[in-house]
Order: sequence, then structure tokens, then C-alpha cells
Amino acid sequence: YEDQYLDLMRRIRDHGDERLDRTGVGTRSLFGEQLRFDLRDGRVPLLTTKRVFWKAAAREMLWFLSGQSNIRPLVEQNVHIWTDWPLDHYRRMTGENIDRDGFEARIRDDEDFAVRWGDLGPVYGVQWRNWPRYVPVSQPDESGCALYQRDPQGIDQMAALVESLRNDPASRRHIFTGWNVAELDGMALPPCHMTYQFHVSGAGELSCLLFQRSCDVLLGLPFNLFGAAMLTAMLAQQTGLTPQELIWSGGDVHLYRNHMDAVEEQLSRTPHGDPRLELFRKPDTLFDYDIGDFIVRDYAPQDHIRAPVAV
Ligand code: THF
Repeated sequence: YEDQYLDLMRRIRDHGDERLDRTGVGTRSLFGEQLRFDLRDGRVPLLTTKRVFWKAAAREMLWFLSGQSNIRPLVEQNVHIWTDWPLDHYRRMTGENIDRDGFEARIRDDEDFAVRWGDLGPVYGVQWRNWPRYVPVSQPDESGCALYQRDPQGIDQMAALVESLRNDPASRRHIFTGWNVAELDGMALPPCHMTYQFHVSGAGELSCLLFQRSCDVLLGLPFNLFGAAMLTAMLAQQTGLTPQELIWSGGDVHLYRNHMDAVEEQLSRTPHGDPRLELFRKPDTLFDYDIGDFIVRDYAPQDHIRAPVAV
């Protein structure tokens, strides 16, 4: 199970193509990889060879589902994984050399500051819940042209997904995506885990296929795998299905050069245990879950491995 992850790490270390990436840190990378995880009986791809802060990953997924794009609610919950991008932007725009804690304190304590500096643009949650849609505001002229205006109520891809899973389980269009080509420029970072497709088997089992264009294997992938498994569990619960499999597909799958010591440490460890994700209650909709609804049983990971994130 977890061996797939460790094998991938090892293969990138040994055979990855060395390249300079956008962040300037440098990576080794492989292109086009797949991992498959059984999700039956609550099984969840949560690594045991290091402690993964699964509650932070869960809070991030709930934040995506809320449709928000400001880091403030994350910071208020002590989730720091998105702080570095707004912080970097703030420093470059103002020249002020504020530290991370100071920046987070201002985001937390000053709403106007958070509105001005804490937003990531139309990232995941916005596209998932409120993909822009345009409506005609004038009659078409003789050549068929009309004036269009953005409808404040965009397309809720997640609500549509729940409906299609319920009403048309055999569909091959159970898809949502964050990759809104027209809005990529406005995003702090274009989506990495960008497209999710679901599949319902004849026996009522739900599988998720995730396509991730770019993947930080040490820091990001453990979060992304847990998030996708958790989302599949929520969707299954909401639609009366049972989770079956998570198939993860990666484009540029890489290890950062400054992660190599952490990678060696993790590769020296042996996985143990078989954590299970459990949902305590069934909320009315996909959008009514909160962090207390989730528990991971039998999770006794080895020590956390610290590593810097490339911005
Ligand atoms: N950029 C890069 N370079 N790596 C990523 O993993 C990544 N993401 C998101 C967007 N851009 C990315 C942000 N998600 C951590 C985890 C997830 C992140 C960003 C950072 C991280 O540092 N995790 C540490 C510490 C966690 C903590 O202290 O709470 C860890 O050990 O897990 C991937 O989607």
C-alpha cells in the first residue's frame, strides 16, 4: 500500500530528470506516474513512515468545499500550508520584511488586511463551487450577437457532481476541475490537483481518479492523497455508495533538491499499521461537514520529518 509511495520516491531519486523549476530550487522529476489505493473498509492512503498532519489536510479539503479562496479561515484554524504564497506576494509588493508569524497575526486580527492580502485569487474552491458563467443581458442583434455579463451565481460543480452520482450513476461524466483556462492568470498558483473523475460500479462502489499536473512528492502528495480519499468518503456517504479505489495520476512528479535528506530518512523507514478513516455522522449535504466528523483510527505514525516548502 504505502510501498507504492516509497517506490515512487526511490525511482525519482534514482532516475529522475534533474531540472530547474519555476521556484528556482531545482527538482528531480519523472513524467507520468500512477498510484492505486484500495479504499474499502475505511482504508485510507495516510503515510505511516512519517507523521502526516491529516487534520490540516482535512481542514484544507473542507475549505475548498466551502468555496473560499482567502487563507484567513485556515490561519484561524492554525493551518499554515497556504500562508507562504500571500506572504511572498505581500513582501514583494510592499518591500516590508514581515515574518511569517507576524503576517499570520495580521491576517487573523485585521479583516481588511486579510481581504487585501490574504486572497489567493479564483483557486480551487472558487472554481469548484462557483465556476463563472455568463448570461445575456441584451436581445441578440441580427447577427446573433448579444451582450453578456457575469452571473454572480456561477456553476456549482460539486453540487452537480452529487446530483449526477445520485441520478445517473452509470455516467462517464462525473467530473469536476479547477483548471479554468480563462482565470489561470489571476490565481496565486494554478491548481496542481486539477481534475477529479468518479466512477460508480454496478455494485454501488465509488472510485476516484485524480489527475495532478505537478506534484511535490514529499510535502504535497501525502496531503493530496488524504484529501482525495476523504472527499471520496464524503461523496460516497452522501450518495449511498461505498468507497472502492483511489487512482492517482501525476504529470510532473518531483522531489525538490532541498528535500533529499528528508527523502533518505523516510526511505530508511518501514511502513507499519493500517489506518482507517471513519465518518461519525451523515450531514445533510456535502457542504455541512466539519472537522469533528472525521477520525482516523489505528494511526501510529513514525516521527514527523520537517522540510521547507518551495514557493
Ligand atoms: N507548492 C509546493 N512546492 N509544494 C506543495 O506541496 C504545494 N501544495 C500546495 C500548493 N503549492 C505547493 C500547498 N500545500 C505543506 C503541505 C501542503 C502544502 C504546502 C505545504 C507542508 O509544508 N507540510 C509540512 C508541514 C505541515 C504543517 O506544519 O502543518 C508537512 O510536513 O506535511 C500541495 O498541494
